[in-house]
Amino acid sequence: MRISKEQIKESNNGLLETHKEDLAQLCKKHKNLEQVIDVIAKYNIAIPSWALGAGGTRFGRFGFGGEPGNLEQKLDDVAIINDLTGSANAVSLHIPWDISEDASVIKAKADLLGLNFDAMNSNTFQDQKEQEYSYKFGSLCHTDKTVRDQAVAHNIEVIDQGIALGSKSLTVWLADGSNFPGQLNFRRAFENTLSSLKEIYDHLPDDWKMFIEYKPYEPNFYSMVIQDWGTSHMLAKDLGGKAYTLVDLGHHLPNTNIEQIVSTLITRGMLGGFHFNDSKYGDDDLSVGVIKPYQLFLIFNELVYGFENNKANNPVPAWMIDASHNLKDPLEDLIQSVDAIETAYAKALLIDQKALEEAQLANDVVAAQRILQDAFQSDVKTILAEARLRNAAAIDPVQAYRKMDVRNELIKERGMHNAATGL
Ligand SMILES: [Mn+2]
Repeated sequence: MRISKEQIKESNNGLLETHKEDLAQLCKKHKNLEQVIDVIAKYNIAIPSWALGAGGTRFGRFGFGGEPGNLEQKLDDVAIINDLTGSANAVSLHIPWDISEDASVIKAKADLLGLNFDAMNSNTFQDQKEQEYSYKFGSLCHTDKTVRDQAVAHNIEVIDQGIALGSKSLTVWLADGSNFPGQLNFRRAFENTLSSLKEIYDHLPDDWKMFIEYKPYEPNFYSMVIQDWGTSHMLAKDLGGKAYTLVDLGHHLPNTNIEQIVSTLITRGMLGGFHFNDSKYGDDDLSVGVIKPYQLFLIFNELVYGFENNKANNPVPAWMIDASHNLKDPLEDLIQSVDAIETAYAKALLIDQKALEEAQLANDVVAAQRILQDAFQSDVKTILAEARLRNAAAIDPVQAYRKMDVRNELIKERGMHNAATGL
């Protein structure tokens, strides 16, 4: 199913007049409004192929009707999100879940839908049917070189798949670690991982990047080989200039100051990418901004500041949502996540950076807090709506999605029990 421009126009009809009035009001309030709208209108977030259907918990999985059953249908779903929000023109694939028989067919379809391929994701955290050696005790860190070789070969295959599709980056997240003290020699595991990563890095084209994602626990509960940003940073530094650290918001111990990590990484030119989600306890993978919207805003404050003062020449990070959907329609949930990310970004762009710096230099704590909170409390709904309008998208994407009855259309097209591999 493809949403037409006419359907979107029609969905905007009843909302246009109020929107114009709101925008005129807002123009009087913010001096840099036009600039903020422009940044948001040009901003895009990649949608992961694995978030388009129902995720699951350790205890069960409850499917939705009309889930995508293959890569083509996943692209169709991303196009629906992009057409409605104007801010999701890329998809991030997971291999082997999204292996394409003919990359040129997939690439042509993506081109037709106006989508491109963000970071490729390798998978050595589970065993595949045809696989010779098991990753039960690790992949890139494994004690047995033949297992490591197999995991390296898989990552190289993922890079080759990505080259065929026009992707420019590889994200490596490892489940490697241990559940029991004594199970794993930390130093050996680290060194094996580094040497395996080096073999993968050697295969990266010159215009590619490698993102190293860290996580403190889960699926292993005693140790993870790449447990934190420091470890990821060390590995990336050892690999070379194409390797960076990737921050997944859910991959921190409770109450970690993620915005400070982001600031430090940009200062060093090492922030490669972002996985957005929200959490209350651990890697909950909830919709972005539902639990800690202020934290997300503070992270964007560091991003805005970091890129305005980009002394280390940090590249623009890869932006991606990494969430899981158990209750909500995944497409509605992803639309809400796109909205939450742009809300935080727009609010951060409204921060008076000059006044904040003056307050900081004068150690005026009260003023600094007021400046941040003034921006956070601003209503940016109209900014997002205007940015969407300029992209020929929907003023209210969730409402438009419901009016168009997209989910039922997808059920009609694909049936009630369709599900893709990996979901
Ligand atoms: Mn992630």
